[in-house]
Amino acid sequence: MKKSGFVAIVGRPNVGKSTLMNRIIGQKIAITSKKPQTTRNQIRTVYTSDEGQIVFVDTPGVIKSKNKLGDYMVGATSSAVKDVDLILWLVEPSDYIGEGDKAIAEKLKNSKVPVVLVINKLDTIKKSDVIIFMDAYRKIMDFAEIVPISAFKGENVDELIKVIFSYLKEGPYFFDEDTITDQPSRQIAAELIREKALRLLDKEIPHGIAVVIDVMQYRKTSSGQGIYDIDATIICERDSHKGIIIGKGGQMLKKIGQDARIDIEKMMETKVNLHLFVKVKNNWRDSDYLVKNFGYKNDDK
Ligand SMILES: Nc1nc2c(ncn2[C@@H]2O[C@H](COP(=O)(O)OP(=O)(O)OP(=O)(O)O)[C@@H](O)[C@H]2O)c(=O)[nH]1
Ligand SMILES: [Mg+2]
Repeated sequence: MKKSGFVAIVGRPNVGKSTLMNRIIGQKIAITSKKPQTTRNQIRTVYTSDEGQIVFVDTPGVIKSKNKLGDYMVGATSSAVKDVDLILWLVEPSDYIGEGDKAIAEKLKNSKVPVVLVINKLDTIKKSDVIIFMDAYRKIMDFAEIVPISAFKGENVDELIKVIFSYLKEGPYFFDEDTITDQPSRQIAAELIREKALRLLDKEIPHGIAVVIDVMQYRKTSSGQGIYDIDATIICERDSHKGIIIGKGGQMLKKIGQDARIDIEKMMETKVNLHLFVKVKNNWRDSDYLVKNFGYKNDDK
């Protein structure tokens, strides 16, 4: 009999949660960036091996909510840790434990689910220092295990998988063996466009962006090759932001489109013809209605 279970990945923004999840399944499903608060939804991915199946639930970095979108993100994180078999708490490699991490510890202490502390970004520190960081975290709560890794380089990730399986019980598979995510390709395409905006634009602008796919259609060209026609709209909060997203002579929008197309083609394994549009919806992040309209709804899955 094989093992199976659900594992939530939690932690402060920017610690590498989405990078770890992509590394484990070997594909880019969750977008990543240097800017905090990249992930907005619960994203599930599926890892299946000879030993069994692990369903990972990536979450938005734990934050204090400032608007309706923030409320949604906080909700996505707290519901993710409810019905799981194990929690991975990712942290930066440091012995400084800030208010954000202390607040996470307080929440996790009350949870009945075992917590594995994962010290990420091992590639950025002197290996011998990791003991100091382990001791610092051990002082604030008890962990089932502590595993240092580098999600970026893939270091010690195999060991982490072994540790995860040791906490899972025998059980049925939740997804087909060849499934890697429950995210529809439409949604991944929208996220890949948002990722390019996050990476290419400065400061606060990308945080006020949502991306909606208007059309996604497959057709055969006259030469018999398959192609996806995708029309997508980038929604931003102000007219001045729209100008920046389009850029001088349309250069910025063109760059976002080019970079996104390459990734979407990889994901879809076909050619893609991508058209981007930009629309302003004033302060949409404060509107319950618009936040839901742009796909940020809790469906209690
Ligand atoms: N050097 C190094 N950088 C890493 C590692 N893991 C992640 N990063 C970088 O850290 C940044 C944040 O990574 P993400 O995976 O987007 O972080 P996240 O925790 O999902 O962030 P949010 O979605 O904002 O909560 C990116 O620039 C990654 O390339 C690592 O092991 N080593
Ligand atoms: Mg993320």
